Amino acid sequence: MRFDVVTLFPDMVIAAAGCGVTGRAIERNIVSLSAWNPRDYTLDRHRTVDDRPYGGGPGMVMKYQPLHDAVQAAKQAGVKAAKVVYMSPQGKPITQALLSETCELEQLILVAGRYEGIDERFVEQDCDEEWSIGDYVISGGELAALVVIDAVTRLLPGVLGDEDSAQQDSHSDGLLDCPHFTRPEQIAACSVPQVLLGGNHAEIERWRMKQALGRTWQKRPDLLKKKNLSAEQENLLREFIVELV
Ligand code: 9D3
Repeated sequence: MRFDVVTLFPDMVIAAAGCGVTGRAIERNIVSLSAWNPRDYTLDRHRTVDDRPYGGGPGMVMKYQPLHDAVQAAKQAGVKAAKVVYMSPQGKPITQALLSETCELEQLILVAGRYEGIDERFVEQDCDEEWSIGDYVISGGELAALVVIDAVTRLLPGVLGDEDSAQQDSHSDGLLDCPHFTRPEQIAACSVPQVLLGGNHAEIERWRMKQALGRTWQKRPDLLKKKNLSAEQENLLREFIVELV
């Protein structure tokens, strides 16, 4: 899969994506990432990418033409059927389901804005969709584009190890994770749950599912409402709640 990010801060995107899971996926040619700077597509001596808003008011607006030409360059380098997504606070909030569909694309062009926003005609004429990463304010679209790149890349075949990718489509989908422990066995008065120290893997799986259900019930009841629990899971959750008292 090919990612292209249109951004005034190409170094930020390339550096961050070069770390960890995404960095390894790039090295291994499972994904490619290119950044396109609208400033490189300006036509004036001052390389102007922004201008004052019609109607007045605070802040600046990104100009149409440098953005348009940067996206065209990214399309030229890739495929005709590229999807263009503007990362924006007005966008559709991304979900795991949306990101799973995105894995099927050959090329995704992510446009990261800065300043107060971008010329609306670019959103209308040049973008297929508008995505948000949630209802809070960040300073520009770069971190949002990186969130999308990271979340999509880890879903691609061959990116994660067998164990991690098995975990992804497991039965605990839509639940919070169970607690994790490693050595030492004792820290102050806190010891590792006994069940994890024995080798009974069926019991361990049962305990982990119970913890996942219990923690989701405690911390994210909204997630639990969306799920259809099996009879076994209903029992485990009831046990968890009873044991709280
Ligand atoms: C404080 C300025 N806001 C006035 C109502 C408008 C505004 C403009 C530009 C708010 C944020 C931004 C920059 N944000 C993004 O580019 C962005 C974003 C976000 O802020 N939150 C969630 N998802 C995204 S995706 C891109």
